[in-house]
Amino acid sequence: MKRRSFFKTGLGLGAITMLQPLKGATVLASSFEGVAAGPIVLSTWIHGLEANRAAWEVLAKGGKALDAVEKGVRITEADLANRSVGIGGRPDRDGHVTLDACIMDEKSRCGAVAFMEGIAHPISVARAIMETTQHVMLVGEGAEKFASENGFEKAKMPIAEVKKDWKEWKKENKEIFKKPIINHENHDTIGMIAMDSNGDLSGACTTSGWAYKMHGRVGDSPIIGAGLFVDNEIGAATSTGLGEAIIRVAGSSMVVELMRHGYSPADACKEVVNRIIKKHSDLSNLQCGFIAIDKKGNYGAYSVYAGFNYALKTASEDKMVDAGFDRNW
Ligand code: SD4
Repeated sequence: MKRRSFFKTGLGLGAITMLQPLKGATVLASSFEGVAAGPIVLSTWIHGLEANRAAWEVLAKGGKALDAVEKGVRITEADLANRSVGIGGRPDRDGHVTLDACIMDEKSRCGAVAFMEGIAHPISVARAIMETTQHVMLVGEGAEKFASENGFEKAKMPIAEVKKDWKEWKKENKEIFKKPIINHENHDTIGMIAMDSNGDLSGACTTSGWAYKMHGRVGDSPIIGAGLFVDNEIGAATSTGLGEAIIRVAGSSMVVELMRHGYSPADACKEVVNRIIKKHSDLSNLQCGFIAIDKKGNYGAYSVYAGFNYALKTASEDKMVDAGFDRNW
């Protein structure tokens, strides 16, 4: 199903008590939260289904959550049809596709790349930074140099179709700064969190960020604590949406911290969304969403606006779930 039509039909079920499903609506699940026994993997958006299945190949064999999340999001990074992640991503206003990613494991080790160009799998570069250097984050040319020196696959970006779209956009947007609209049409970041059969948690997040952003702009996705956070004693969370708003509330780390203080994953996501809402006087087009799991396998999600959903995979389930939300568009 095309994203546009998916969003039109995906009715957020956080509002199930107030709304009857619209005629023709695709009702994908009966709740925006739940609990799983055994390994579990959750990812943002519909491309998460395929990514989860790749992650599941690792989890089903008793493999590590860290290997699962890396393998999972690489599927999305390689998907040429995805306009917000990896090789098929949209460029910034100057025509550069700049990639952001981070990864975090059960030992609270983490790695990240930001503002990196021309490398096919930023998530694997982030993992290599985590595992082979003393640093957490490399950006721009430094990240590219590290990736090249370590033999990471290169890719030419933007791909032809995306370049054509960008040229069109350029013609229509001559001003130096015209605020690009960030909404449900241009969000596709993949954030993935998983628990393995050992009960260990890891997460990964990867994106080309806000389409037609200013050159040099970095969002929440590569920032540990904003776009992703894992605390193996408590749980894991990741985000999608307007990175600037998510960074302001240290979004994903806050979700995990609230779970530490007894919130369920869904309630923790909701509380952080409420903070974002409180801190912004203009909420027009300000979509942000979080997904979270805790150590007991409880999971949940919440977003500012309807339309955000996530993919869930366990031993018995493989489905999309609509997140709870604060408001309709
Ligand atoms: C960013 N959070 O760069 C990312 C964008 C995003 O779905 O999530 N898109 O701000």
